[in-house]
Amino acid sequence: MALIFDRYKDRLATLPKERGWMTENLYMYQGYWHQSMRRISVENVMAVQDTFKARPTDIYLATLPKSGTTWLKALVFAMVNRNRYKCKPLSTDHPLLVSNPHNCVPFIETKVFINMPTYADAHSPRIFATHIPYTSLPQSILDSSCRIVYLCRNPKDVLVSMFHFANKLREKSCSPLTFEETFELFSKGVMPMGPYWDHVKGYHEFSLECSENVLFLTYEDMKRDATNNVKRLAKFLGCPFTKEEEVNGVVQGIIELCSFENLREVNKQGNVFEGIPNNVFFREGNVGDWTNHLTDEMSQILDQITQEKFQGLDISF
Ligand code: PAP
Repeated sequence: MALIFDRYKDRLATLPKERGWMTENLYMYQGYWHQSMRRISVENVMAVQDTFKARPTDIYLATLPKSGTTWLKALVFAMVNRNRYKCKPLSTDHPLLVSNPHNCVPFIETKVFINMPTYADAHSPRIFATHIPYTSLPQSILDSSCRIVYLCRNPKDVLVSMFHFANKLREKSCSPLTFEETFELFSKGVMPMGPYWDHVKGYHEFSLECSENVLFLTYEDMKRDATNNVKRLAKFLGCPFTKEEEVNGVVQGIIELCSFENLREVNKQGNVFEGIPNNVFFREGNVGDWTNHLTDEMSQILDQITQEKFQGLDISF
């Protein structure tokens, strides 16, 4: 990573800056705000763009941070690997009983960009995740016929979730933000991988252009009807559930294994990476926690921005 940071330091110096949430600054690159010199950083996005090689059989799980990434990683990992690791009855050696979903499905912008041999040789389909905006995806992903699942979430819950996450992981050198300051930054589009609205819109438009390759889902809809969404996901990923599996409760087995309660229990202790505890990815797991944080005025402002930005698009929460 130090080599990567050094390789792109001249480009970094030319980028506009804003106040960061967890790091001192965020940097504007190709229309989006990124952290620098962290595991998920603008330098790594540049490196991925320069080096990452997609395969047509790959699966990519794309999200803006705090939109349900961890949940989606667990569901897709369990679904795609259900013949190797049974979900009903549950295999005692199932990786999700001991590992954080982030360790089962890596982000391309954290380690895969170096094309580690283990990933290069991984059996097919390879499952990866990314927070990279659609317009900044490596060309090899756009050129391949791989499948992309995009999960988005109500902006108000993303804001609240990100506020708590940032409070837990903020660098010591970076002064804390009040909720009001966080709200101001979020409304201006300043958050890691934001603006929120552009990120969502980019993938939504991509899903309309390429519906056979891009599936657009919302966290709220997944919470409301996990069963049908999990079946839909499996069909889209080319591994639909058989009638026998449905009768035998495999779909419910996957949903239970990946439930917030189960994953939180498994991830009570330990770290995903050095300095990032497993438990920071499991806070409340609810729809609508924003009502406990946003004033009526804040809520109205975000509703208005969302209405303007998503005008004419079929996106609702
Ligand atoms: P990431 O992008 O940094 O990986 P991500 O997983 O997208 O984070 O977001 C974490 C949110 O998903 C948390 O929401 P909250 O702060 O509002 O509580 C977390 O609780 C929630 N979450 C994690 N696992 C699950 C799950 N299995 N089901 C539903 N929500 C979950």
